[in-house]
Amino acid sequence: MPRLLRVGAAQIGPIYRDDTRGEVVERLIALMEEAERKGVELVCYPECALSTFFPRYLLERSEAERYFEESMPNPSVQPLFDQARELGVGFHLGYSELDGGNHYNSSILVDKEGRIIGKYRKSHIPGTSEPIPGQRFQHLERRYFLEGDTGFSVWDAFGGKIGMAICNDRRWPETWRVLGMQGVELVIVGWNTPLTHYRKGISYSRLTEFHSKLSLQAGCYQNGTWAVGVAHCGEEEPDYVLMGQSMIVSPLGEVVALSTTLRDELISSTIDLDAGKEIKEGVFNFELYRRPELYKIISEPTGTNPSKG
Ligand code: CDV
Repeated sequence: MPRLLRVGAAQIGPIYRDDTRGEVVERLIALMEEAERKGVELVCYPECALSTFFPRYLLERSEAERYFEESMPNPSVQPLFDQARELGVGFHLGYSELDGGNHYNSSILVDKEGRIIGKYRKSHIPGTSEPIPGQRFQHLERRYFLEGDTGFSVWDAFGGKIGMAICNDRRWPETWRVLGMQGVELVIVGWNTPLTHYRKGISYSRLTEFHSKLSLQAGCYQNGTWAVGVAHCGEEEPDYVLMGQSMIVSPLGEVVALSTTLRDELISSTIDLDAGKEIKEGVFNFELYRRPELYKIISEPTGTNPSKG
């Protein structure tokens, strides 16, 4: 018997600077209702799904605070949890977390009863902590978020082994391998990826969508896992556009569903959680073929990249 799970990527279009939490949560609920009508059991929302992608601005800390959630759930987000329980649909949600005085870029996994069963804090925080002079939009994630302290876990949930990663994490093979080594069968990864304006004058902006796809397809194939990749996208203000291309990718590295807009859009697919077995027992049979004694350097705190921003 195949282990089937119907999953959805609930892509969120632009959220404007002054949109209220209530307005955003209504949109998330509409997508959840559509997902339920399509038989989806687990609906995945993107990174920082509850507000505009504010790291493009240099804000006073007090102004930035309004984009963070001090508890989860909280009164503004509770309707989403209530609807999940009512519909019997689980979900994944990315949000900006304020824990005491600490700020994280986080995601949670919520079961069909509306209970939080897993939490992850983004490990690879891109961008800078200080604005880059002359750049109209910034990417100040390193100003607003601490590096996550959870590490990469895998949860037994929804009949499979589920892991989470957030945006920039998807570009790092280490993310996928650490999840892969725990037998992950489905990786959920949300993103906010500017099509322009990440770094002024960058030569490969034209390849932004390709690099995202490449990362997901390689990560899935090399670890025999499914992935749901989901975007917070669109033109959040004139000339600041975040890429879409939410996608569901198979353990063979094939894209089986792909979004086509930069608006709120649901894509879904029924996935067989056993589909990665052939890879895990074959070409990427870790026990048989890995050579950990040759890989020690990747867990050393060294690297040849320029220093952190
Ligand atoms: N939110 C992100 O982590 N965005 C990065 C951009 C800045 C490159 C990404 O990896 O998509």
